[in-house]
Amino acid sequence: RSAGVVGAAFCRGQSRSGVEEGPDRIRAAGLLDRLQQRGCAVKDYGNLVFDDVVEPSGGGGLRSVAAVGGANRRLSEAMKAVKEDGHTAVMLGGDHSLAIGSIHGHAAAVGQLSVVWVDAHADINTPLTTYTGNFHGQPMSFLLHELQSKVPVLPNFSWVKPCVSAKDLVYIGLRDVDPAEHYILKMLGVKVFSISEVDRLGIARVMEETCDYLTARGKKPVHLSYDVDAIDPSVTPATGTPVVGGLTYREGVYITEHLCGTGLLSAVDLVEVNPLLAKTDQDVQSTVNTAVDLLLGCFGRLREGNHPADYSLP
Ligand code: DIR
Ligand code: MN
Ligand code: MN
Ligand code: MN
Repeated sequence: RSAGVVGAAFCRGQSRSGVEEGPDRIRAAGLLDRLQQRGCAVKDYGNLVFDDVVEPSGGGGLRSVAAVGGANRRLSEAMKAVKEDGHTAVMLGGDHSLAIGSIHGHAAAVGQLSVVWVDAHADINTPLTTYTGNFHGQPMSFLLHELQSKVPVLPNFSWVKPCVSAKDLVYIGLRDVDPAEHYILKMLGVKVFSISEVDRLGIARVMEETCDYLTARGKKPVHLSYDVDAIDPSVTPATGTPVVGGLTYREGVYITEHLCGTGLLSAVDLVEVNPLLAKTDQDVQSTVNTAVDLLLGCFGRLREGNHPADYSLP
């Protein structure tokens, strides 16, 4: 197994600057070295270069439409290339609007996907239901076949083709869902393990049920889209829209260990790390180090310990 890492230093899917520093901060915390030490081959594709975009006037209250569309187009091509090179893809954000390009490119390379979306938020507003105008609250609406008729064509978005079915999507950790989003989730019958279900069932049962649900109709490659705000802000405070009462560090890492253990994990997004939004350097370190641990969990690190397959006692 090898990791192909793409940095997407992009912040215009939301309004707070700093989230574009996520990729370099996660690298600086030693992600690539630590993957390699674990015996995982790594190819770093670097940070994508995004074109400067002039926004059309009258964007209808939507923030940075053309920039978001353009950046995601580039990211989609990059993710497709990483998958065609044979790697497990890692997309370091940047804000969560980048899931549009990440999942689109992944699906373009491998076909039908299962998506596991770990987040405090559902990110399934449409451009017509959003009241913030932020695209990081909307990415799933562009990706679901079932919502195609509800999503208008926007500047620089005509390349986006829906590629995920509602029955192939599972949410974990939700605790801040807008009314329109809640309506959409119920209307489409999307499988949701809100933070209440994590409380009720425990994370082990949530993950068993997640995998049983997704594999019931055949084993498809899994795309894990991990918003660091899924974790409790006491652990990951350096993020744009923290919500109290989140996943513990242990629950958060367990999700990655379990998905890695299925052998189906094909791509991972790690998004919304914003090093400029923390009161102390320790808050930044805690957030970034947690992000690294989540990614190591995706590549086989076990808290019980690991040893190389060819290990022999001296
Ligand atoms: C809100 C917040 N539902 C929105 N979403 C966030 O902007 O649509 N997503 N923070 O990450
Ligand atoms: Mn979120
Ligand atoms: Mn399972
Ligand atoms: Mn999100």
